[in-house]
Amino acid sequence: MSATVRPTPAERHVDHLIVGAGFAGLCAAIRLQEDGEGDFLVVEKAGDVGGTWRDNTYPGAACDVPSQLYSFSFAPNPDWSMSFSPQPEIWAYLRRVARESGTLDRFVFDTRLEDATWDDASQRWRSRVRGPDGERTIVSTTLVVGAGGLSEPKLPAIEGIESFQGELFHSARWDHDVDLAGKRVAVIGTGASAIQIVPELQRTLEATGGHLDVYQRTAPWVIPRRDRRYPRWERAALRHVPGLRRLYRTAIYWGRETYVPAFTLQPKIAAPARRAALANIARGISDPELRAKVTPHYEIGCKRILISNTYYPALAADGVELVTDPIAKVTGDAVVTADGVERPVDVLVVATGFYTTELPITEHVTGRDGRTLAQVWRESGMAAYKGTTVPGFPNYFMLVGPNTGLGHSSMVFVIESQVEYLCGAVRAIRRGAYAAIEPRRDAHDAWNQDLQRRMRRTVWSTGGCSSWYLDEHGRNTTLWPRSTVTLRRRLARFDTDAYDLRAAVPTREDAHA
Ligand code: N01
Repeated sequence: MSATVRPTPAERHVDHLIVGAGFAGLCAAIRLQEDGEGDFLVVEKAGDVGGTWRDNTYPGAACDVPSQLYSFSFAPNPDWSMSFSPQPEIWAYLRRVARESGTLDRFVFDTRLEDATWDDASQRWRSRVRGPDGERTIVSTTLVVGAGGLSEPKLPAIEGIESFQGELFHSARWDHDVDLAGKRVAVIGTGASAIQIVPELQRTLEATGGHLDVYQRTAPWVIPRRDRRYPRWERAALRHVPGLRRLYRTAIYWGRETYVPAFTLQPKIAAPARRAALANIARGISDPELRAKVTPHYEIGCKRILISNTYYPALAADGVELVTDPIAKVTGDAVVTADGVERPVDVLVVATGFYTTELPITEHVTGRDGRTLAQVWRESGMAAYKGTTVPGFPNYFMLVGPNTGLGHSSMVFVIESQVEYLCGAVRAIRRGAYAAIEPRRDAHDAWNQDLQRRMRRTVWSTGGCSSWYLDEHGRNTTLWPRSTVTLRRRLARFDTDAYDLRAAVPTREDAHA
């Protein structure tokens, strides 16, 4: 693909530049290689593969989607220890898959994308990357961004937080050097990360005479975690019995898929989950006042449904206080709530989520008309065609792009679907000898109008909550509002008819070839 442009010594030319080495970037590298597209480079800002499963090392970090499904279909793992595996196992799985894939020689670590600009004259992406050896330019035909939808930690905008003198870190950047024994610790947030962290902290602090304050702004719905350890015989069966892994995966997949109507059509269908969540509260907490504080006042499913058997008992334990008065400010050594109460704190953990609707990477990607993707999306809202391609950004593919998120199932399924679409696009480029493909504006708009029309009746819009799914205008630009069967079908074939296809411009090198 890059044969027609002659590289200068300061540049490296490849067919595909992939950004990020998490599930998405790794999947793209492996599948492109299988398709005979081995001329790629993966740049990764950290020192290893793994993405969110490398970064989130907080105590208790584990997947809340069953591992048999939360893994690549082409790299099944019979050795998961639990149905919901802990973070170290998932990271180890990703490292093993990367090692065995034979693609790692094209991964460049500790290297950050500074900016990527579409050069319309050469019909290539020109990307400046900075690594241990300084800065260099990579010229590529496609730019595949797998930088993650939940990768840039969001710190809370709380008055005075910058003046805090104790230890402060985000859940996704856990500081393991901080000794928590006997300390006064505060956790801000009660989302998916916090409910895994709180029981672990409670145990540590109870054993060492410490204290935990949990600052809740909105109570989450938490259903029981039906986790179990796989016994040795079952793991052996998963390894040796033909078809068994696939059977597990298929059963889990369809089990999760039954949630979809409750999210997208009729929240009342979720009544059994609501009852299970209320029973979870009753089981874990006996104090009526605390029960009332943790009972949500919006439809279940409006925010992500969380799973835990240990969160409520941890909140009810001695030495733990659930604080629901809004935080007014943070001082040098305390959190002060709106009622004027000042609670001293040594270690402040902010489990306040990620940038989800203003993805920082988009500030660094500049399209055909000279505007960054962030500028385009600030004007018109975050949107893409099939969650993957964007008008004005030729040969640009975004994995885990707009409206591809799920509230109920495995993002690895989504990633594999998008990567198949990417591979189809690359095959179409080859077949047609095109220099650039770009989704047509009308196809893009029709896709997004349909999505937003469907979104109106989902529980995420009607459920009476605000969540990270919605942008500042209340538009849901993150989740997929249909079944994942439909998503896969829509991405199964690269639809050239929805694209402007630009023929390669002959270069002087071509003429002399
Ligand atoms: O972040 P969140 P998360 N003052 O945004 C609160 C995935 N995940 O890291 O609800 C006070 O969900 C905020 O309050 P409110 C999963 O997709 C997966 O927990 O906005 N509080 C909320 O309670 C998940 O959905 C796993 O009112 C403030 C919390 O902080 C996503 O990651 C595990 C505040 C943020 O919750 C994000 O989860 C973990 C403020 N200024 C995460 N600002 C798996 O197991 C925010 N909050 C796969």
